[in-house]
Amino acid sequence: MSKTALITGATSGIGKATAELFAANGINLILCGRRQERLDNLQSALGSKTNVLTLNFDIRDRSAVSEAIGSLPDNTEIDILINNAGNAHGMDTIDQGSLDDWDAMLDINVKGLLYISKAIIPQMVERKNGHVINIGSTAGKEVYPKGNVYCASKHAVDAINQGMRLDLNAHGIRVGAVNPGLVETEFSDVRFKGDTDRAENVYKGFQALRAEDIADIIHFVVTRPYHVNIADLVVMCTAQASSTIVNKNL
Ligand code: NDP
Ligand code: 8X3
Repeated sequence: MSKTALITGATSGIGKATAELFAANGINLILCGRRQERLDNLQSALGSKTNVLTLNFDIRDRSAVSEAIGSLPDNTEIDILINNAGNAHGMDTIDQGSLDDWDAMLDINVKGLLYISKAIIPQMVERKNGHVINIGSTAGKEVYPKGNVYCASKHAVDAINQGMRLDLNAHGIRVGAVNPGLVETEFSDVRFKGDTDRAENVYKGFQALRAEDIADIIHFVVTRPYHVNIADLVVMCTAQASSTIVNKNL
């Protein structure tokens, strides 16, 4: 029987590419985001390949999260949860950073991930079946200048990933993280608040990862046999060696 995956942040970048690849492989989809037009477009584009439901909610809003999950048909069984929604907001030294940006990153990347996990994991525990993939980052493995709070949010994802794996082990639920380095998506547009020149500059002069590269890895992770759990995976483009070392002469 086909599996069902719920993907947060499916309207763009890594989440969208994952939705497209999962659809091509017959995985049923529940796609989440806030941009309704993009959710509608995904439903039309992927609906002929697999079953697609869409949910529009802000992951920061815990009532909206539980209402959205509660609105799914009664017989919905989510086999795979891709905790992907997230962004960086701003890039400033710690003395210059904006409190609104800090709230956004911690509320979305950390608390939002927890809200959706809390809405779905108990059903997995009851069924003793499930697979959770947390999208972390190299920013969760090291800290770079002006990355302070974004890095903190992704270090939290790293800790939550480990904690989930420990706590869900007794229930046979697989938990793992995929931690990408630089991926060219709308990520930097969001980080730099629509300053497209600054955003494009992040990926200039080298071949960054594409959203499709990460989708491919996520699909690999979820298609391993049940006894294989990819617990923690870091992936960078060849030009990148760390958050601050990127070879632009390849
Ligand atoms: P994008 O900006 O392209 O996508 C972000 C997604 O998150 C969108 O679908 C957006 O949907 C959703 N999202 C953002 N805020 C909210 C919110 N408040 N409520 C619900 N959904 C929200 O970025 P990426 O695809 O690059 O990022 C996806 C994940 O990958 C993030 O967790 C990011 O931290 C991580 N990552 C990205 C890297 C990169 O270099 N790009 C590298 C390492 C990790 P909508 O706006 O419709 O709500
Ligand atoms: C995104 C990668 O290096 O911009 O998580 O923080 S980085």
